Amino acid sequence: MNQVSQARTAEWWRRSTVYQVYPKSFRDTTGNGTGDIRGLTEKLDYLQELGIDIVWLQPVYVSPGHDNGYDVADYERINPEFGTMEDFDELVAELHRRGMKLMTDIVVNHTSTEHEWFKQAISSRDNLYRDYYIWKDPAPGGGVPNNWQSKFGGPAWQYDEASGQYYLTLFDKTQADLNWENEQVRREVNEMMLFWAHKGVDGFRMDVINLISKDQRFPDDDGSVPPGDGRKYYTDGPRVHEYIRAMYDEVFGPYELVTVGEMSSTTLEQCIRYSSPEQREFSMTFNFHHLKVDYPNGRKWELMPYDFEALKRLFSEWQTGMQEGGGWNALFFNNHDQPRALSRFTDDTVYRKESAKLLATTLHGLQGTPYVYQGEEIGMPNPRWKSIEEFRDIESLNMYRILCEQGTSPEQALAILQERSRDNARTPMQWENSPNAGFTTGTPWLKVDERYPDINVQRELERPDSIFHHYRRLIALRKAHAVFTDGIYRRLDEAHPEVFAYARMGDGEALVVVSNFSSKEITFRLPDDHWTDLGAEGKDTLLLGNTAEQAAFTQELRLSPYASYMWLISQN
Ligand code: ISL
Repeated sequence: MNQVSQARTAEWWRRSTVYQVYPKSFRDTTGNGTGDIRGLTEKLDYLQELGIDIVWLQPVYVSPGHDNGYDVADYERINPEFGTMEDFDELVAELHRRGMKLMTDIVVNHTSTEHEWFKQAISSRDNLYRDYYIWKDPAPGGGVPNNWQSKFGGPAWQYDEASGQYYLTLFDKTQADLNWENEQVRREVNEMMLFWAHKGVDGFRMDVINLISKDQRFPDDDGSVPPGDGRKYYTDGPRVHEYIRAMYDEVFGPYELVTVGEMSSTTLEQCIRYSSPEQREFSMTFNFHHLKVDYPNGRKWELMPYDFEALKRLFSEWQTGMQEGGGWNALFFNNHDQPRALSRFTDDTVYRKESAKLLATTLHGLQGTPYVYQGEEIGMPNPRWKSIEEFRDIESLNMYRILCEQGTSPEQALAILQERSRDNARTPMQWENSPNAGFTTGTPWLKVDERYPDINVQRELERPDSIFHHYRRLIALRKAHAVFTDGIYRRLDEAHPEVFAYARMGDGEALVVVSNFSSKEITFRLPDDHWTDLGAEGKDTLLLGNTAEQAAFTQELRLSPYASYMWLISQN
């Protein structure tokens, strides 16, 4: 390893694991049916036992809640639904007392239309805040200024009768895009981030941050690049790196914050730029390419079985590409916007336990900083609701209506939501086998999954071979062995239809991960060249497995359904 990459892997957050908390569904201490900040503070010992270093807390700011807090109406006040600023301060203190860190969510591509800035902006064309947002006259023949589409369905423009102009909303119509061309907007955002840094926050997760710089010509999308909804004119836009560098220079750098940028529809080249230390932008990036392998031609609201080879290819490209380019990946299979990977890529019934461990082992052996989304560590599945009445998510409800309007039958639209809805990930956290899984004493805002008597934290903690303890071991292994951070990625499976196998080549040692993503019992033979390079004669140690059958590392491996193993091969 050269000096630059040594310095790189020395940063503490490269050996850390992040736990993502969706506070609305985590733990309710007041009985009002929605989770709160104190509920998180109450559970910090649990997260510490898991080995978590950083907690990512999703938006708890004042908000009308149309998009569960991603529609911020006041960036510097806590939504009373989640508690008070004192509760927040207590959370920070309790985390720090345990040696843990806090990452908060910064949502600045847009604000809620209930934000004071927007209220001012819409009040008159001459208002000082008008230019905080993006206003356009109707197209010459009337109607929307261009053909850009909202990510939640329908046109990306909302008409304001009073001024006769449209404002841009890339998400819900109550989320108005900020005008980052306006220097005053950039200054306000930096000041707001400094406010939280002064409160002791250790880092930020930046919501859809690669969308903030729009092509100022606002052209129509000619549809030549799917999905043709306008995204090519605002994704990784013209001034985005300039804007982020300024945040780094004024906020992230001076306060030594750990930052992760959420990058929508981005590219590897862009993410190398966003996350290389020399660029002084972010610590790491999320991308979503590996979570679109079941979208036919990129269309989220159509179903198809997932493309396993594409999943492996994408992981491999990003592992190698980010490694060679000096970037850093945020590793994840789950978040609050994605259906549960357990239900999506594996078997959440008969082989639920094996599957959950397989996904964990496969992900945590990669290079990057792993993120565990609440409930993943106990194997929570999609709820498979039978009625549209159960759903709450604004995107799901919009799309259900649009699908039905377009002629999809209600049954089929429901079947699509069962697979694709963001609510799949948002069901309340299952703590114990008591009413509402111990999430609330009241009526939960979103239905608790019926399987909670079998799937809950209490049960997981009691059983030494549980999914929870598997995660705990994985998180500890990352800290114990440098090869997790430094090892050079090499794919080993050569397009095998059932197996994902890779190695991380380190100094005199190699980490090997082999996973059978099928319900079949199979034999997998490592290709000769890989077998030789890995040090056929080396001493192997089984670090972790999810079945007892194949403890030794041999060239030919017998893999039971959803078996997954991680070995450390010492080559000396
Ligand atoms: O376009 C996507 C991926 O390429 C989407 O997944 C997109 O990144 C995602 O919808 C953005 O999500 C974030 O911003 C939204 C909010 O609703 C989500 O909960 C948040 O994670 C708007 O703030």
